[in-house]
Amino acid sequence: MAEFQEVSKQSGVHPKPAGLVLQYGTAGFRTNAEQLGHIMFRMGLLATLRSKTTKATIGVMVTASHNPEEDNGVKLVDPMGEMVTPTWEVYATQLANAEQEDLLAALKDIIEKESINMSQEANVFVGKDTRSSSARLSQAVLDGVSALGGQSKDYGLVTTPQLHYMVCCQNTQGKYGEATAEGYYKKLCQAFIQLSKNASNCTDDQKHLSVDGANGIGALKVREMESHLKKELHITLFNDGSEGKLNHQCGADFVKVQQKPPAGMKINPGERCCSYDGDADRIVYYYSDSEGIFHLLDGDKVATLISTFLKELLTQAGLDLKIAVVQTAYANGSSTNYLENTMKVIVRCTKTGVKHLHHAAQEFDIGVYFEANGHGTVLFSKAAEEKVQQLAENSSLIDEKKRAALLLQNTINVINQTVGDAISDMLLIEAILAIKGMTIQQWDAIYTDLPNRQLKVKVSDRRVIDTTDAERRAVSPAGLQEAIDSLVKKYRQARSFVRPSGTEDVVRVYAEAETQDSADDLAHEVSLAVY
Ligand code: NG1
Ligand code: ZN
Repeated sequence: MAEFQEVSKQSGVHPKPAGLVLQYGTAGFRTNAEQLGHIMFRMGLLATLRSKTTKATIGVMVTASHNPEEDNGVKLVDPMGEMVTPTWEVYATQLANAEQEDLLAALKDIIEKESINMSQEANVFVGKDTRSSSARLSQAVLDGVSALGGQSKDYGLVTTPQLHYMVCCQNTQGKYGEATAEGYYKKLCQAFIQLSKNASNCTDDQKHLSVDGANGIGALKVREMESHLKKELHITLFNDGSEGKLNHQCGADFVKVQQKPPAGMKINPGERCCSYDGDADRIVYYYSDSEGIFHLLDGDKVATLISTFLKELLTQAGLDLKIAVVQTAYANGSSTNYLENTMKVIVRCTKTGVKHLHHAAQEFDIGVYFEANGHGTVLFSKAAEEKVQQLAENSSLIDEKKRAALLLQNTINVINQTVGDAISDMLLIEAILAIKGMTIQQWDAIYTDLPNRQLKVKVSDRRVIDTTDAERRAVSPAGLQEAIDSLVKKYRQARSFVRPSGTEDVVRVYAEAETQDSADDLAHEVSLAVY
């Protein structure tokens, strides 16, 4: 067939280095940008097949998120804007690792297994981050799509969540919104402005926020959005990409892991600040107190703020909807304790990786999911959205109920439900703080984090570590879990676990305990047990 000839011809332009093996991991493919040309071309092919079989538009995002500038990566986006389904992750790995001469056979194998009708049309949306390698690599994706006769739309520079949003809008015929950057800003900002109207006595000072754009795409996009905010939020942007290097000493991952402010940002005591990561799907908040001490408000604090707000609105609206918070093993023990015992909401723990959290959150009327690193969003079931809508439209309601229903409706609209979104999360958090008249210090004081430490350990083969119980316990190698258990016993309020990273060639160690010294010592001792 003509298209296979074209694939053969084009694949020669994007040859695979012989012997190179890469895995579609928790965040797609991610490695040094020099090794990714063939991967991108092949993901263009795969997205085209996925589009044919789902009869829907598929997304391909070129980014390596919080990794260094030299790296790049690629993720596929399924029709509703969610991560690609696990069977296709396996196909992605197979296609990526087929040697040059076996590529057509690997492609035909997928077509056969999925009984794909090759005459079905295909549509692929492509987006990229600001890395210097992204232009060349996204062109390779576009080449892959056209080699198989698919149609593509190149969104150019977009955040990861913006691309997820576009795919969802396209496949719901505009019901979720308009599949353009302008449509995205309008929907989110209108909802934000409506929410802000409920913030009485909010001073100009309280409307101020300092944003660290990680020298990446989020910085560009927040600038684009600003005019839509109608001065309801005053943003001072740092690390906007004009000078510094992407993710270098800045961004959400740096701030969370180092537990210190980013370079290049001026922080006045008590001022609200936040950091995005390199593709703007994560956000963390922080401030510095009058003594200059740094305070981090991570994904767990965000989940607590949002779920408290939603629970209060549900009570005021008289809506009986089941709300849950989904976390991973990295969630601070204090947050889990507060959510379960004080807030009395359901808490679920899943394996690391957004798709696991997203999936668990879908089981509830309202599922708030956040990784401690700041990646997360809120999912509303169709039934929940309908109930809120009905209530908001019911004119015979008394004031308090009506207000709560309208707040819920605008909350739904400000949230990007397809995936964690730094910009959307930021607008929601800002609106909640304004409505509740809460300072960042008051938000921080909801509960006190247990001191914690995360370390990376290089080992010869990280796959020898196998885990269970949402990665909280190691089942192999033999004796490791027992060693961790006996170390944990030495400290008060302590917890520790290890797991192989899905995005880096390291084993991650996490420890928390009553004091920072104990958490540091425990993390160090557990690292030694991993060797
Ligand atoms: P790995 O490398 O598997 O730990 C990291 C993050 C995840 C998630 C992915 C995808 C931690 C501890 N892990 O995964 O939460 O964000 O990257 O980007 O932060
Ligand atoms: Zn990211």
